[in-house]
Amino acid sequence: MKLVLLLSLTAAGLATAAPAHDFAKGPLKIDHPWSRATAPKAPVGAGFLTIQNFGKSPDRLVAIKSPISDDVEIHTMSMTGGVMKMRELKDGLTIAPGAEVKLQPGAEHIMFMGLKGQIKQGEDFTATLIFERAGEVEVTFKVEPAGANPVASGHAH
Ligand SMILES: [Cu+2]
Repeated sequence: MKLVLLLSLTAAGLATAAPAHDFAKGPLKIDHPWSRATAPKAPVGAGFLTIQNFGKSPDRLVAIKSPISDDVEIHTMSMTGGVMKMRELKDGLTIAPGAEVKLQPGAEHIMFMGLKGQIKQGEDFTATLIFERAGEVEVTFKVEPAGANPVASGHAH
């Protein structure tokens, strides 16, 4: 419990200062949320981050909100007949006790649907992650160049 408290305090203290880029809520730690710059009229953008659960109960990322887009979905990718396909995880994403879940190109990721404007490199934006148990956590996404980590080439909407 003491560790959890320390993590929360650290995250709160650094929220404005920046160098370490992680966030905490209850037993959850959210590390390095990042996104990629989009083309000017792109309808969607992607988000990636790592969630660790230091608690004794599973938690679930059930929804995400962000001022940059109308809607935000949690997607997964899988091979179907030799083709990478993505689909929405309608029940959210479970983080088991002690687990670390990485949302990354080519795997589970966050999808900002109906972008209100271009995502630009260097222009960080916020989003609120909503967990079933831990509640809401506001995080900041760092925006990397368009080609950053180009694993997710099957990303056609
Ligand atoms: Cu997607």
